[in-house]
Amino acid sequence: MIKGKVMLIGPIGSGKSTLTKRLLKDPSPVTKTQALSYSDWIIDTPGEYSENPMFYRSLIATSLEARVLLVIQDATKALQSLPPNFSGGFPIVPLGVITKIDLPDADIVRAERLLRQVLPHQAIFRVSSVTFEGVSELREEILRHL
Ligand SMILES: Nc1nc2c(ncn2[C@@H]2O[C@H](COP(=O)(O)OP(=O)(O)O)[C@@H](O)[C@H]2O)c(=O)[nH]1
Ligand SMILES: [Mg+2]
Repeated sequence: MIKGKVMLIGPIGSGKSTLTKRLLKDPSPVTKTQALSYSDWIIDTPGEYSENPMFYRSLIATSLEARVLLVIQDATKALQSLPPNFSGGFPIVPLGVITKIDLPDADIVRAERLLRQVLPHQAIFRVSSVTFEGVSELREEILRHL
């Protein structure tokens, strides 16, 4: 029985919901995330919540229900919308996750640099929800904290 929860945050389309399915080993298709989405041990969030400061209070309030925070960075994107050190005030274990490392235009060095603005010191994992590379390592690290 897993007691704690992990919460995923990051921009629209960065791969949060697909990664959620992979972590849960749930083969069902991903649909657009319209609201906070609770499953057994994962809280998936709409990308709008990470892109619009109006929703930050909601993210922070919801993070109180979680033990681990995954900050998601798309390896193919040159943007990270969250403000510097966003999770600094969260009483939570933050981990960085770079998604879509399977794509030809993935730039992992750039992705790490962007993620470091949000998470200056925490561990960063690299995953693909298509090839499943890195997913079991990430799952193990999350479960160590739950
Ligand atoms: N190639 C590739 N595509 C991915 C990966 N993860 C997600 N995607 C695709 O990226 C798009 C957005 O994914 P989604 O999980 O809905 O993003 P969310 O808005 O952050 O929940 C979808 O078309 C996914 O199939 C990945 O690791 N590799
Ligand atoms: Mg989603």
